Amino acid sequence: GAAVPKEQRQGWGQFLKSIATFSGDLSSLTAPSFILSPVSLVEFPAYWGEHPDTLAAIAKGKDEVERMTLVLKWFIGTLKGQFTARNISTGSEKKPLNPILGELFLGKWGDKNGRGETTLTAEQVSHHPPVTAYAIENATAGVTLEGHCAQKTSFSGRTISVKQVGHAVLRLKLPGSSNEELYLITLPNLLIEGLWYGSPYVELTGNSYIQSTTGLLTTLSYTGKGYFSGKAHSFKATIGAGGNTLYTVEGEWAGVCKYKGKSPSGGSNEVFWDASTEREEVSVEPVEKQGAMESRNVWKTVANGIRTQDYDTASKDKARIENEQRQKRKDEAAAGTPHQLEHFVHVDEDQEYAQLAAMFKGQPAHEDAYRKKPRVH
Ligand code: 0T9
Repeated sequence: GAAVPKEQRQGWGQFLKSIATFSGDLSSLTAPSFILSPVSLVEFPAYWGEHPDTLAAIAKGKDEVERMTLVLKWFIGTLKGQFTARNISTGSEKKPLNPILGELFLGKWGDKNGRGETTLTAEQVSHHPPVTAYAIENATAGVTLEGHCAQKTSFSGRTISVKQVGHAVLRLKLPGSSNEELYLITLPNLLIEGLWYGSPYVELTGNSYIQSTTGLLTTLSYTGKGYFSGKAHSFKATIGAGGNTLYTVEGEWAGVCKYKGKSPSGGSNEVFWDASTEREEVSVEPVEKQGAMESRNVWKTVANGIRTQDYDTASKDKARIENEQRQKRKDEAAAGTPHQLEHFVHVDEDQEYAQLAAMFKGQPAHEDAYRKKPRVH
């Protein structure tokens, strides 16, 4: 393929073969150096917060229908960052660093125009299989997002299929009321295409859902280039209750999408979201000030090696980190003191999930969850 450096073509071919015969956890496969990303997967939950204004506006919606449209707008607004931004900035999707157990990514989006401060707490809560838990909180705006994500990968034909495991719950504290409104957010499946050409990119496929405790349900269905719309990164979303559709939104999640038919203001063909809206990157402490488990500190030598194409240094330090981790797990097992999560509590068969998942079809009845521990002052 054209995107594969000449000297790595053989390695890329071998890598594709190893993917094809591999089942399970792709994160542990060794990939050719040109496809390595210097960013750890524990950083990815930050994408959920890159439109802090849109997130902060949700609880101000005047009624439950308006709030659902605002949740949908924020959700659609995150997709470009989550699934195409890396591709655009570095030429292709790259293999992220596989976080170590307990790895942290902490950051914030500052208060601007009275929207309040938004904080991000992400922690690698499992290494085998990899699971990341996260919380994004804006107390001023009464909005909290808690979730976890893991992936199940399989190879089919020319593409990698990725099933996203996990879910998120968006929690609203409505102004002037003690009521909470919850939104269960399920995650779309991914296809990784372009592998043969050495320039992988993500497409979304299937359905995802946003189910509210108010009874409103948004169903999103995703299509790519080969489908009826003909366009990549397309979707259709319907907001409804009890089988009745109130509003339909259609278009491109990495471009422009519009109301199809009527909009809440009565207009037609009104723009719903424009993905060129600027994303705000999360602010994190400089590496020198980060704690021992903070991601950019853990991976600084590896990341620097990848960025400067000093792959020898990168792979040596990666091996050092992995050996240290193995030793740590052995020591913990010997001492009978298993690793403790720092910011999250694991919830077996979460009640809130079960209540919301029972409100629509096609969801597993039970899933675990991770709740952020309350802050101790
Ligand atoms: C949660 C997101 C997730 C993580 C990534 C599949 C993938 C790891 C998981 C699902 C985020 O909210 C959204 C975006 C992109 C997803 C990644 C894309 C990707 O390719 C990797 C996998 C593990 C690989 O690195 C495959 C090998 C490589 C050759 C492809 C570049």
